[in-house]
Amino acid sequence: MHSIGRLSYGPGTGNPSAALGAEAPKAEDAQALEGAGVAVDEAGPGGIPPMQSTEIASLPDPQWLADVSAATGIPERALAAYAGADLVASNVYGCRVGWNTLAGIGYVESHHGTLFGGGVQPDGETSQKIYGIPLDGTNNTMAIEDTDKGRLDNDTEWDRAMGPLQFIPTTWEIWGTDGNGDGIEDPHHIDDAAMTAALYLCNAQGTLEGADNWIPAIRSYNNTDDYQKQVADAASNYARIERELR
Ligand SMILES: [Ca+2]
Ligand SMILES: [Ca+2]
Repeated sequence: MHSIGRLSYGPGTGNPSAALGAEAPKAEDAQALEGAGVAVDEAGPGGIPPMQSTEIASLPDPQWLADVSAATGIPERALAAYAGADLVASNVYGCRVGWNTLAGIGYVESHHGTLFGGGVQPDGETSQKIYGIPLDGTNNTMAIEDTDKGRLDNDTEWDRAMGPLQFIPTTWEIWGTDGNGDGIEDPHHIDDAAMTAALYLCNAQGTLEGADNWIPAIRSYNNTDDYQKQVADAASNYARIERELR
């Protein structure tokens, strides 16, 4: 069993001895994730119990966040969301996503919310809203005609991916989760986006442990070889840097 052991829940919010640390698979040979074989309940939009109000970014150990942020270059506020979402997924839902998996996705999707010169603010909102290109069938996109009347993605003709983790409106409608405890599901808030991504990834296979589970989960997010490899490369690199700090 792999254990980092430096991240822990705050008082009374969970199992303080539960370790975080699903490792990313190696990009080239898709080597299995390390970690315990944690049994999980069947997950799904109807199967996941409602989350208790939790500020996920407050869960990781501050010193770990400072050290890993400095070493990896992941902005600390984004890292807090990734690590916090992983702690909740692991400890509440029994599904180890890995902070580094979420960080890998965050890097590939939006460079952790820093695309277009913005960034994640201390309150967790991106400084400017991030929208992908219209999903109109051009530029290698799948055509998705507007489903949300522009309410979420600000586009009444087509749908667009939104926020630092680039959810499309139809996915957000089903999976959008409040990660910062303000009662609002906001795709532009890093805590909400990270918690939603964790639960969405967990639903694909029930766990991300083992390459047989990790790869289909990532492909459920974006089903291309190139995407999966980019996320695996980034996630593996982050995990390696973190290991070297110990
Ligand atoms: Ca739309
Ligand atoms: Ca929220």
